[in-house]
Amino acid sequence: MSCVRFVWLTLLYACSLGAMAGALDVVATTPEGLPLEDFVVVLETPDATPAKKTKAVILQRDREFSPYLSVVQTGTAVEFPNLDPFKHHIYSFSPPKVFEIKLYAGKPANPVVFDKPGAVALGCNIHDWMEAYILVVDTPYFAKTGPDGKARIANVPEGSYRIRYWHPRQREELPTRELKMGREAVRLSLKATIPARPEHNKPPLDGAGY
Ligand SMILES: [Cu+2]
Repeated sequence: MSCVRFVWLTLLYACSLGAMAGALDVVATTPEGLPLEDFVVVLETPDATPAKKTKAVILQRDREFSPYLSVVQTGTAVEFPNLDPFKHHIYSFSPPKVFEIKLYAGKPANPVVFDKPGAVALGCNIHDWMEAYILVVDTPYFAKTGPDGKARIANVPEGSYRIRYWHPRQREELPTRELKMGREAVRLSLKATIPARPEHNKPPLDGAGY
């Protein structure tokens, strides 16, 4: 068993467990030990193959985006179906993808293709509290933690990677590091201080859909 240790915010360590082939398992927690959701882990490699017509869906439902966070590979076409019985008007001013879909109901005619890597923040002109994030990455090897703070990147070919972390509410860029992946499972535990999601100021639904 090999074990690499280093300090990042509090502590991050990797242990090769020799159980599963080519997988990265991540457990993210707050400094208090609570599970940290929506923590993105990305393995970058120059050998990554471009996305092959990948698709993703971000719903508008109950005056919210769902999911709150998506991670997609560069070139992914994202659909934004509106499941509410009233209109939304969604937009992004983020440099990797500036767009808007003006007041619409149902499914927009065309998906939006995210063709540059980076972080994109989504909003809605009608419902100020609606927010969602898309992290566009140049690799097929990524995962985000669920409510249990766990994430897995499976089927990672052997080789050297740069591991990056990202969270929609991070206050600063998180450090990167090199990571060698073999035919074994690698387990990472990390602790990070991420501000809680602010309380929504979501008013009761009125007849006009606000
Ligand atoms: Cu809306």
